[in-house]
Amino acid sequence: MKKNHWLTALIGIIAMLFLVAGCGSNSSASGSSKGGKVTLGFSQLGAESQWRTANTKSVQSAAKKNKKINMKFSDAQQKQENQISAIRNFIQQGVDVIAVAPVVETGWETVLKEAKDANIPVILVDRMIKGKNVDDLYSAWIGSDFTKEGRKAGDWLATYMKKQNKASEKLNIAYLQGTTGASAQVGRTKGFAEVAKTHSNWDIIEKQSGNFTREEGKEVMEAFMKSSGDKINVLVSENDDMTMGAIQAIQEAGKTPGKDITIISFDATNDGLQAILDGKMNADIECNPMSGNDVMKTAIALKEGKKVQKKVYVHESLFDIDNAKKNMPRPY
Ligand code: GYE
Repeated sequence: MKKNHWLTALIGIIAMLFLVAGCGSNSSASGSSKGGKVTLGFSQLGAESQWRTANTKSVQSAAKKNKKINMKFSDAQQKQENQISAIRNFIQQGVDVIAVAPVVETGWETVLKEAKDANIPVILVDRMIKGKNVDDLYSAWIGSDFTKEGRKAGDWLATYMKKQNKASEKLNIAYLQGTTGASAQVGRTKGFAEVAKTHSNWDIIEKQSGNFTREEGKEVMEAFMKSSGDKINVLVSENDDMTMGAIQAIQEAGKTPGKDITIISFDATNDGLQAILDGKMNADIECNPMSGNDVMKTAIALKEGKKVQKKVYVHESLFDIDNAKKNMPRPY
């Protein structure tokens, strides 16, 4: 009997020792992985479009999946001042890396200099910045070549007219711009204008910003239709959300989108490609929002002090009636 008691006690002690050791190793494992985590502050510019929602989802899910990342997210509701204070907050919290999708191109020098002085590397996502010596103020940029996208829109239109033997027809173009001063707006407008200039029969008769939203796209198109609805035969719209609003405005004005008015848009969302299949839109220039994994990889590399590629262009194509169907459904 007595011997059994001792045995039980001994087993108990051994079991306890195992438990303690187990706990110890567990806590040190999670402690070290926590210590090794990269804290990334991401200032997203807003939630103005389906493209943006897809971009946010891509970044958030890549962060969640990546065991090395701990992400803090902030939505600026399309206001630069909100982005500036979000960046200042990240600096104050001592994050390891800051990622920003800048709403407009200019006005970033001061705050990015503050990040630099705090030794926090900055990744630009999607849109670009402009200004004196700004290239020294960020470590990497992951986004699209917006000027190229604008040129693609112009080239597509030229080919489309040629195919119908209408290359010399007078084109009265209405042009819906994105958020004024955003690099996505500036680049697309510039690229399209470059091509338009080479066609003496192309005239941009209306041009205004719809701020990349469906509501404003509709409002601005309504105004275009009121002032030049009888003349407009082409619409170029700098994103699919504005285009969806514009299509509604065109229909309400008694015209047939895609036929009376040739429509070229950007982003290539599901709605955009569906509109092509429905005959309401003619071409959609792809802009790829799925940059989440690249952002995480870059953030980790920067934290580890590795050299990263300064500019990463995401791959993009173009859709029209010839290839829309086989590329459905889209991931966004
Ligand atoms: O085209 C638009 C969004 O910056 C590329 O922003 C992005 C643009 C995109 O609101 O839908």
